[in-house]
Amino acid sequence: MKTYKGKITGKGLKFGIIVSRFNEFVTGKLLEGAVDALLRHEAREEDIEIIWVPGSFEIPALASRLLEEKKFNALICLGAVIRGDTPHFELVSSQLARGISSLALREKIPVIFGVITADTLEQAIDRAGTKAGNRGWDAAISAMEMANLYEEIRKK
Ligand code: INI
Repeated sequence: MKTYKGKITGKGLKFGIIVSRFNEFVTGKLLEGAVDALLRHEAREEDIEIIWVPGSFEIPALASRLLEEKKFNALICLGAVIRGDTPHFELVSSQLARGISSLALREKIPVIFGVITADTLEQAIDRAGTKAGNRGWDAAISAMEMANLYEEIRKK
């Protein structure tokens, strides 16, 4: 029996983090969580690039451009879409999820969905480093695990 499990380490890996400025109060906390998780798992500061976009809707397009550069081992997408803020919540969140997942399916590196979709600002804050953990931290952990898993599968 052979089991594959990606190690949760950022050693030797390069990460791109795309983060939305919309709801920056929340997304800034997701970014802090993601960077903290990477640095605590042996990623180096010089191997992390952070790219800000205006809103979550812009994340997939920017991710697609960055993927062309082929310099990262994983991309982490961070945003916060809050129902109360937008009458087109469903549209923004579904397009975003669809865009990121289609890139993730097409590309040879993991593209991680670290976007909070919440009904209220309070719920979003809960998931950005307060009551309910930090989705940015979780996204970075998934990015390291998946990048290492892809490498294991590639070598098998
Ligand atoms: N962008 C977000 O990241 N979160 C939101 O809650 C949001 N709302 O509420 O509208 C939002 N809108 C901006 C959107 O992502 C684009 O930046 C904008 O439509 C320009 O393309």
